[in-house]
Amino acid sequence: MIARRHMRIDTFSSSWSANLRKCVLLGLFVLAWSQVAMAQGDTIAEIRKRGHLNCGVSQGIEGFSSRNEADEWSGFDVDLCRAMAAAIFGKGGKSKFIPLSAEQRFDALREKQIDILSRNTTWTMKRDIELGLAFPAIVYFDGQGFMLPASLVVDSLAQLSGAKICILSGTTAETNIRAYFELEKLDYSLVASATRAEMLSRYENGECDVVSADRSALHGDRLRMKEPANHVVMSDIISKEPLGPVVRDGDRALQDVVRWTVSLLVTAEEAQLQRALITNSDAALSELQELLLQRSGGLSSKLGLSESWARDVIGATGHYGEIYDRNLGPKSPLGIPRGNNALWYDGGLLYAPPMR
Ligand SMILES: N[C@@H](CCC(=O)N[C@@H](CS)C(=O)NCC(=O)O)C(=O)O
Repeated sequence: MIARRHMRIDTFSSSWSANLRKCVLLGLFVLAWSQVAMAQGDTIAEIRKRGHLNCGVSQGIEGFSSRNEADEWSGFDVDLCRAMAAAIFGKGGKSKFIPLSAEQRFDALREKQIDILSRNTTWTMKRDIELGLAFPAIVYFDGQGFMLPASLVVDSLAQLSGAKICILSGTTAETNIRAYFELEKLDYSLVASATRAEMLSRYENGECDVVSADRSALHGDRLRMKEPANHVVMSDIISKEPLGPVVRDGDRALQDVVRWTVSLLVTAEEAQLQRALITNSDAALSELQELLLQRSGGLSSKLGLSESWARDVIGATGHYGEIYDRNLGPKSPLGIPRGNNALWYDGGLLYAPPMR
């Protein structure tokens, strides 16, 4: 009996201490998890405390991100960051631009040197899954193309067989070339460079026959040549390059802000609500508010944004079409037609999910 009672007590006490251990472990786990969640989820609070958004851009690519002598940044990727800063801070929201090479960009984001990467970056499954990063939206539908001397008579990609191809390392370019040329059984050799400047000077020095990169970037590369008219960008592409802003996987709130700010830029273009209209016309402003505030039932506050965020964003940059036209469109030095980047109802791929 005594033994049995002891046994019972032992059983009770050992299951009690096991439960206590479980509780302590669970408590520690919950604490650790909430610390991780706080650390991950606090990026917007950190940005607000710091007073500006840290935005990673390219080291200089015409139309996307470039700096003038007065150290002022401009470009499509730069304007996207300005739109995000307006969403987060309201009117006058500031961004700091941090130029990054292709190879530095993902580490810079993971190591928190930047909050958002807005640098002609392709959304791929491998990057999404393996790097701990998230791609909340596509802002430019691109493809990998080729720039070559106009004197070379090349009408089709098959005629590139045997070419020496200049590419930038750390980009999607190399994998795409290998996949395409091997599938098509075309000969090629690669000349890889670490920077775009090095890649272009190699091309100009004749170390390679053609340059292969995102077509959008090649339009800017062509303008950098001593004689742009002596170079052409082929219309053929060998890959899909959906470009978009990137944030850290754990930053769920920032992902939502980025996704819905991009949707807002497109929605405002769909509704033809331009910057000038929004700033000067009460009717246009209330149309935007009707579109985004009343119908969305206060969702902006659930995003942690002010009720005026739509007006602040469109007031800062204009809608998607205005950003495109200013930096890349037919009237800009690059003169890239909208193509795939036209709105869906104009035959393009741009389509914003409903903001309600
Ligand atoms: N979209 C591709 C390519 C991105 C890329 O870095 N492209 C080069 C093309 S030349 C570039 O933008 N270089 C500019 C720079 O290094 O600052 C990717 O995500 O890997």
